[in-house]
Amino acid sequence: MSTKKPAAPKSALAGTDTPDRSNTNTKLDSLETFRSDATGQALRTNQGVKVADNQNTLKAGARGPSLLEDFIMREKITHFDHERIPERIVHARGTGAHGFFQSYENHSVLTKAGFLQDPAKKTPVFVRFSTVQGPRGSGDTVRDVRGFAVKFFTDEGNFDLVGNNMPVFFIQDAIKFPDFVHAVKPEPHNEIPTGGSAHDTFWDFVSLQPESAHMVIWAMSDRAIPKSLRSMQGFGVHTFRLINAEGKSRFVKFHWRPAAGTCSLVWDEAQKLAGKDTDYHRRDLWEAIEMGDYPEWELGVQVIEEENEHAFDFDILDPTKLIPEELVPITPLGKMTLNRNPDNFFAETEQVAFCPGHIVPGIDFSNDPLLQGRLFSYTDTQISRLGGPNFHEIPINRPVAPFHNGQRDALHRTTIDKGRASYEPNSIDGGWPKETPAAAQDGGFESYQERIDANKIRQRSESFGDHFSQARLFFHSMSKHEQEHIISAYSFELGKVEREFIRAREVNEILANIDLELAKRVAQNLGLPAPKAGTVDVPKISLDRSPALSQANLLPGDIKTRKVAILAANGVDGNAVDAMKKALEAEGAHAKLLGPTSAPVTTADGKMLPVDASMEGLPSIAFDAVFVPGGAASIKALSTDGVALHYLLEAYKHLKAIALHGEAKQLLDVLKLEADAGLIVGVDGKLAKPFFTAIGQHRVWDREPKAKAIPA
Ligand code: HDD
Repeated sequence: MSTKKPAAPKSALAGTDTPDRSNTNTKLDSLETFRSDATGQALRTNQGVKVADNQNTLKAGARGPSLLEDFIMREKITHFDHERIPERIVHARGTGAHGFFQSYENHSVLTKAGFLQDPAKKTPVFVRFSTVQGPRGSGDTVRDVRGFAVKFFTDEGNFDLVGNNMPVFFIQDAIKFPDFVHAVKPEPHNEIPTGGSAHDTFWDFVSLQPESAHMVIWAMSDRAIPKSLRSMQGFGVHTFRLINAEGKSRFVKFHWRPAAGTCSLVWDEAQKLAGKDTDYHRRDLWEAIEMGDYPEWELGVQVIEEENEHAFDFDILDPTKLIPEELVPITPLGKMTLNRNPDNFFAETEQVAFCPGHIVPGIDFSNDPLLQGRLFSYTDTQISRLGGPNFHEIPINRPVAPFHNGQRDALHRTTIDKGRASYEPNSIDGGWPKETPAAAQDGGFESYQERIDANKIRQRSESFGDHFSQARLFFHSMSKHEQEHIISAYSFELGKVEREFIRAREVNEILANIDLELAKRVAQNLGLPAPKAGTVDVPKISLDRSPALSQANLLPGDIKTRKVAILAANGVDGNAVDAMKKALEAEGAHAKLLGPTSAPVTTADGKMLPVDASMEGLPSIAFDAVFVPGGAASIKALSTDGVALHYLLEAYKHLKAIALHGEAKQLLDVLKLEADAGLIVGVDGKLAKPFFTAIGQHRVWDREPKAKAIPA
């Protein structure tokens, strides 16, 4: 449909919005003619016929039967009847955004991939974040792995880095993927639970499949309840290859590191958010981009020279193992910025089709057996999800590089091929399109010529045999509070498992091999006998701890984009509100003023202050911190307002920074709380600094044991 638009007529309806979409800043503005803007356009059928009446079906008389001849009604209803497509089998719940990637420098030593050469080049990207287990409408904040899939629209073709927010995976061989997914998905008889793994079939499978131990402990850690999509690391998981123009290959692991730091929700908060704001993560990402707080990630690689392939105490082809950053530091490659929300969720976020098999010259696969299976699965699944093999022609999937070949026809073909020869070689279309030798300038893709001399065999390599040492490394690398969260998560999840023999198997045959203390604590919480020893000899590995794995070490040290609730009632100290708002804005943080209702509040000096929402409308779980400005009347009102008191207690329980200004100090007595490193009492000029320091530390972890006494 044409995007040319005549001047928009002035709307006849009071209160209508005629948005200005003149600057849509699309992937490649001139090429994206498929973006349709109806501003100023007549309502038409799909055949281009203008519609005069969109309110009434054609009838035989005003009170008579509807007529089959009504092609306008039939076209509309037929299209509606077929609006849904199958959701993704896994990762059905997701949200996407556009942006660009820019290389820091020329990385030609590592790779010939064009998008990693010129630092001036901006490569468009589309990213889709997702949960794994739940269906399309499920909650954002459930305990789950998050998908982190990036499509780079490079000049040499699309490169899809289809990763997760955890660096390892549940299984070692793709042939186990259907088993794993059937186990984690809702149980087949009653389709419960939605969006979580706290049920028998999941724990049955993982307790019988020790190779999952490492990934499961990640899933029981805070990583599985990220604070936002902007605060997640991303990992390519598998070992890949980068190949330079001289043909030199090196193994690499891909990493995404967020500028916002890596941090998580607390469990009670995550559970409440799943009910109060199902869209919490997608809303946060959307709003950040709309506000101009463009999320950023640094792309980096751990580089392993070919000759060091076997230098580790694990196999780099085993996707249940990570390479500790202390052994191989990350080489930064460039930065990704997400700066544009999709125009249409279905057309972009739902129809985007990622495939790990989409790579470009300069990148290649490794023999990781999980990756090898993925190379088949993704293209195959798009055929039923998107209705045929032409899904690459759907606008969001179209490469910006031209594509020509002999593939023809099939469902939903939109390209109109002009040539007569749909085969190669041909002599009637001048031999076009032709191959490009790999060695040529901008050469064609050539697979790395790895020498293989082996028996054809169905076997797991012995080098994949150690399932516990890295799970142990992970647990031992956590801070105290992170370890406590892991113990609680296992206890919570296994507590929901009905069959006691599954609980006992997980404790005795998995957890006891990871860490005996962990197993004992979980056993105690489940009322099971404490295990005395593990069941296997876990090899000693070269590292006891990897500080890079703890989120306690991954905060950015600022309060940029953090959200602060300001609680006020009539009589509030308006100057304190203004001063805090300004101070927060100066640091790049955001404040919202909340009142007992959505009506404005009156300040102590008689001014009207519009509020952003009521306290019920934007509960404490939507914020990182709370500020209560003084003002005698306001504090008196808040002291007897159950919603306000709950607000503060909940923020306290979720270990958030709280600042009480002036008369607000009285709330300590009302709430029976004591000041701490993050519950700060003070007057003008003295409050902001310690308050911001506490917000910058994300949560007041030392408060956690005390906060347990606060009702949920
Ligand atoms: Fe997968 C979707 C990530 C193993 C088969 N996977 C999917 C998505 C992500 C991942 C992020 C969603 C993409 C999107 O937003 O559209 N998957 C992973 C990672 C894995 C992994 C990081 C291990 C390292 N996956 C994996 C295996 C298989 C699949 C071993 C099959 C053998 N994955 C699929 C799939 C999905 C998918 C069924 C569902 C929808 C889709 O592909 O497009 O084909």
